[in-house]
Parts: sequence; structure tokens; C-alpha cells
Amino acid sequence: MELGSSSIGPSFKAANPPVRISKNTNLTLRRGSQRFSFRVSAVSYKEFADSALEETRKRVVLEPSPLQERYSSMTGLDGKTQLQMLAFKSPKIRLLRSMAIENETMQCLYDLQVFDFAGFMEPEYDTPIFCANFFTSANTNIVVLDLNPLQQLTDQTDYQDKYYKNIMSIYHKYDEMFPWGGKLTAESIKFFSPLVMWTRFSSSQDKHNALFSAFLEYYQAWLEMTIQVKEEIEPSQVRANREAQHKYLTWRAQKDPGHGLLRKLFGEEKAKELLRDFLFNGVNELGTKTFIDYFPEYQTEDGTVSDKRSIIGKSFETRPWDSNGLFIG
Ligand code: BLA
Repeated sequence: MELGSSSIGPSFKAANPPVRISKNTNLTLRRGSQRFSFRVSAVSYKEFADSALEETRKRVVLEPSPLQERYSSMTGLDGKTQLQMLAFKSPKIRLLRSMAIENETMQCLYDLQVFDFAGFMEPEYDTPIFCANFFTSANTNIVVLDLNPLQQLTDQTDYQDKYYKNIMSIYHKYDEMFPWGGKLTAESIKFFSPLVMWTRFSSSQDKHNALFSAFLEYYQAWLEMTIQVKEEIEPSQVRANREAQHKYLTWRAQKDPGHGLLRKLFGEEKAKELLRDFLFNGVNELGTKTFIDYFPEYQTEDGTVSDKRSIIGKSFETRPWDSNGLFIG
């Protein structure tokens, strides 16, 4: 298979994503008679969301999700930080939602930006969860881009062959540009696939352009999977899909690294609502198991959930999958 193309099933070839027009911003400051001019590389995650939705509409009929009526935009307690939310569904996609946070201040054009874009299927489908999670502050970026599996991929399984084997070339296209981001909360690895792009980098226009291409390429691979997937009719399989999704939602609604920032921006109560009702919607509806049922190691002596983000701690200094996607730990 040639590099840059990928196939899911016999007929699928991922199209190359549209090229992004570079958007540099020139800033000019004056002090007395002197002029200082410099360029900042700007990234607009709203543009990422718009492009993904545009690609989706070419293939799938999207309807607004009922969540859109309650969540569209918000301003943080600082009066400066803007949050924008989009939410859609289709007959197969339970929820396709986007959250973009931007903070434009006078001192620094883009002080803080967050992008969290995810796609969750109805439980009749075992397609992975689309996950783009980008955090950009003054000069650093933290990126997770993945098709999060519904089955743990630290062992070779049919699920891995079905969804990942034929699209590993997508990951290899970007692995030099976006090397492994170093140690991370060890618990997270079981929610990731061998396709995961976990990286940190300093902002530059080249990196932001490449991230945009990677985002759309991963997204198109996911979209194609959602189109080709067949409905599961075996009730035990549907139950397993639902529980896997519920476990994932339960993990992220409780332990997502974004909690702290959302709490600072909107206060504890609103942050919790955003997490449980919008970002990880389904946590209250898809199952009745609690966080402790799924992750008993987090139980404290008085029975509550430990505040710790991780019990195991940070690990995986290097990528725990080899280039073929085999887990090497
Ligand atoms: C950092 N986000 C991180 C890190 C990971 C992720 C792995 C590095 C820190 C760590 O090791 O945990 C992302 N972790 C994930 C994802 C999964 C996971 C996607 O387990 C999926 C299973 N992030 C958000 C939102 C905000 C956000 C909404 O999703 C902000 C509102 C911020 N992520 C954020 C921040 C950091 C971060 C501020 C750096 C701070 C930190 O490391 O705690």
C-alpha cells in the first residue's frame, strides 16, 4: 500500500484532506518613533471544527443534537474567555460534538486555546470513538488525536485488525513531525489505539498546518468507518458496545485533564455540568455503573472517589506500540 493512502475494507481509499491556507497574523507595535513588527502563528480551532463538519455533510445527513439548544456559547468568569459548542447527530452517530475555547487578550493574541472534538456511535455500532483533544497555551501545545477503541488494544485482537491494521499509514505520515509526547497518566493508555498521536510541541505555522491535515485525515478515516459499519443485532454485542462507551465516558467525565481549567473558567458546578451533560454526554444515560465499579482502585477509605488523576502514576516514556501497531509496553 502506498504511503498516504489507506483502506478500510476493499473499497475505501482515504482522500487527501484539503490544504489549509496559511493564516499568519502581522502585529505592529509602536513605541515613540520606533516600530516593532512581528508575526505570530495563529491557529483557529473553530476552523478545524467547520472543516470536519463540511467533510461530514458531503457523506452523511447531520441533524442538530438536542444538546445544541442548551449549549452554544459561553463566556468565562474572567469575561475574556469564549467557549463555543456544536452538537450534531445522525442515524448512526449518537453524538458529534465540538468545544472550542479561545482567550484573546491585548497582551497576547492567542493566550489559550482548547479544542475537544469527539464522535460517539449509537451502541449498535462498534466503531471507535473519534477523539481530538488539543490544548494550546502561549507557546506550547498538548495534543491527543486518536480513534479511541471500544476494546483495550494492549493485546492483538480482531478489533485491532478490523479497524486499525489497514490505516496505520496515516499515523506514519505524521510520526516524525509529531513524536511521542513522553510520559503520561498510565491509565490513559488503555483508552488509546496504536494510531494515537500523543505529542507536545512549540507553536509554529508549519506544525499547526500539519496538525490541521492530520486532524482531517484521522477524521476522514473515522467517517469512512462510520459509513461502512454494519448494525450489530446480537443483543450481547450491543450491550458490550454500550458498556465500553459508558466506561470511557465515565473515565473522562471524572478524570479528564481539562477539569481544572473548566473549573477555573466557570466554577465547579458549571464545569461539572459541561463535563457530564455536554462533553461526555451519555455518562448518565448509557449505563448505571459508577466510576468505582469500573475503576475500584480509585476508592478511598471513606468510599469516595480519590481526587488523584492517576493511581499508577506517569509512565510510557516512549511509544508503547511498535510500527506495526503491536503493543510492546
Ligand atoms: C493534558 N490531556 C493532557 C494530557 C493528556 C490529555 C494525556 C497529558 C497529561 C496526562 O498525562 O494526563 C488527554 N487523556 C487525554 C485524553 C484521554 C486521556 C484525550 O485519558 C482520553 C481517554 N483538555 C481537555 C479540555 C481541556 C484540557 C476540555 O480535554 C481544558 C478545558 C486541558 N489537557 C488540558 C490541560 C493539560 C492537558 C490544561 C495540561 C495540564 C495537565 O497535564 O494536567
